[in-house]
Amino acid sequence: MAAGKAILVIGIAVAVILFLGPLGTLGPSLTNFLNTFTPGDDGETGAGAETSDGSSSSRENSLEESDARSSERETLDEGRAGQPLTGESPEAETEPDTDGDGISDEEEDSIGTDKENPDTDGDGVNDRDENDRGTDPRDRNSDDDRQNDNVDKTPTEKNSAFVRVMASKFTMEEDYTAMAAVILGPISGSPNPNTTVARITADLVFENSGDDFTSFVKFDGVFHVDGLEVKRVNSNIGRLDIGQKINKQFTYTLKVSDIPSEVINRIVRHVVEGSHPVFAFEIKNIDYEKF
Ligand SMILES: [Ca+2]
Ligand SMILES: [Ca+2]
Ligand SMILES: [Ca+2]
Ligand SMILES: [Ca+2]
Repeated sequence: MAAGKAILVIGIAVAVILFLGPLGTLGPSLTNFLNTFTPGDDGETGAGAETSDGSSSSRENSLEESDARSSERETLDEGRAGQPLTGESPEAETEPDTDGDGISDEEEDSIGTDKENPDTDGDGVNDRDENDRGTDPRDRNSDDDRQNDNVDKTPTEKNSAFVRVMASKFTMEEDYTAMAAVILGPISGSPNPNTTVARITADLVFENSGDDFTSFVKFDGVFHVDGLEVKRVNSNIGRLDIGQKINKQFTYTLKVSDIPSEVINRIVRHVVEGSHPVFAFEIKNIDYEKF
């Protein structure tokens, strides 16, 4: 039995040694093993330290994958950016142009045109073309003449008639019988007011050398006696087209009733003194449509 006990003791001793022996080397592993399953910061740190290699390498892997994906994306982006670079780049550089008239929204805001309407004033010329031509995209008729910008060959210069009136012939007929009546008037009583003293026949030429018609040409025919205006007659020939040239004859008569009494007295004095009054006629105040 003693031998049996001794064997048992030896056996236990061996078992203890076997146990203690490995315990020394396995201790840290056991600690780590325990730490691994210890909740808390330390444990996590420990686990992190332990698994950092693995997990970081797996993270690295995933980062690498991510890098790979992002580099793929970059490649795609580069591809996308590269392909339309020429097409998209100007679009990216130029401002938005909602109505597509060639003027950016921002600029339209600043110049006061409608960024949603390529032809702000609706005259048939789009805003950009108006800009190029120097016309006002907000004004159908930039130069305020008679023609809108879309038909005006000189949209920034007023089209206008330019009319000249020339006398090709003036014929003054002085009626001396009537003069005698005028002279006799103060002596024998009042002269007949309807007695014609002088008659003018004027052959006039009207020419429009401008670049627009005029709907009227008005002028005054003015009688003078001795430099004094005694009668004024207004005439109107009506429309004169571009380049039109017309001849027209006018007859003006000067009657006793047209002559102020002071001029009658002057005429009488002339006759008494053996001199002649000077009759004259002129065209004045030529008026037509101008822009
Ligand atoms: Ca625009
Ligand atoms: Ca326009
Ligand atoms: Ca115009
Ligand atoms: Ca014009």
